[in-house]
Amino acid sequence: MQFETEPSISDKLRRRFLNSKRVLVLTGAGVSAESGVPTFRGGGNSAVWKGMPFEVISSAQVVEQDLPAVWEWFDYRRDLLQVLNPNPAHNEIATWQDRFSEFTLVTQNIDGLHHKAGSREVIELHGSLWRVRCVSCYARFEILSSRPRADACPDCGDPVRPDVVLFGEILPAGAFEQAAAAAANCELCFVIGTSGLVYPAAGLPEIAHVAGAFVCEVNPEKTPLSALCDELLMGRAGEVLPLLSRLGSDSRTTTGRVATRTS
Ligand code: BV8
Repeated sequence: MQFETEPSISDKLRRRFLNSKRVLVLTGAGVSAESGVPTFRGGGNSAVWKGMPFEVISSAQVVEQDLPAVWEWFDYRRDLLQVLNPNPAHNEIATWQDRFSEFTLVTQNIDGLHHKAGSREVIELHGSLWRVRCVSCYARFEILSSRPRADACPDCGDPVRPDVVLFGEILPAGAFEQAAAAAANCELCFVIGTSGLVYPAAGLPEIAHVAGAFVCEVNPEKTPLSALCDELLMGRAGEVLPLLSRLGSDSRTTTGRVATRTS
């Protein structure tokens, strides 16, 4: 029997995890990677759509220039998501909302998997793939997977677009401000599965750091945010987060190293 040691969890993080009341989690595409959702910068065909890099097809200009192409891109992603489910990372984060007295979950993702895993309040900085909004009257409508997507606004008849924030577009009113206030007030901040390249979302961990929070990054790779983090748990979120949730209830964590059995 061979043991593969998971990232070591420091006593400092262990104490913070067990004693903190105000906790903020920021997630990116990496938290959905183990559900089968392609990440943005994971390379392969997930990063390029019909020869256009995602920053182009997911940009404000293309909505004006070619709304049908934008719908084709987002319909494709929604069809992909229909059959995908939350992974252990989403499920663990959903349990943290009842573990910490002041818990804030902020996501850059538009896949809705945090909601599907049972997270009740999610600040979706970049909107949702499961909602459309009218280009004229801004009315918003949920997309029911059981019915074909509407093309025209039921209220005014003008075209609808995905209710997501594209590159060059402003975030939903109040969303970033709410997230930034929670980041400035938290004691413990987790940055999970993001390359830390897109702003203003990527600015949240620094707000927490400046406010004196303990910042922990969960990612198989280092990112531009790693330097400001107090701890890096280098691993896949679906494997690391269950180790955190077990803290306090698992005698092995007294050594700070948790080993898992590999067959
Ligand atoms: C804004 C929704 C103000 C759509 C997304 C010109 C004009 C205006 C703004 C700008 C401009 N030039 C630059 C900007 C700012 C721009 C920006 O930051 N650009 C970057 C590229 C430099 N930001 C904006 O435009 C924002 N708006 O600033 O408004 C404004 C507006 C107008 C005029 C003036 C000012 C809006 C940004 C939102 C864009 N929308 N998504 C869609 O989904 O199509 S962004 C998209 O990429 C995601 O939502 C996410 O936010 C972002 C980053 O992706 P990540 O989630 O980090 O994913 P990525 O693939 O990059 O990384 C995955 C990570 O996971 C990796 O680190 C990997 O190692 C890790 N990982 C992999 N597997 C696992 C894992 N981790 C854990 N476990 C695993 N198993």
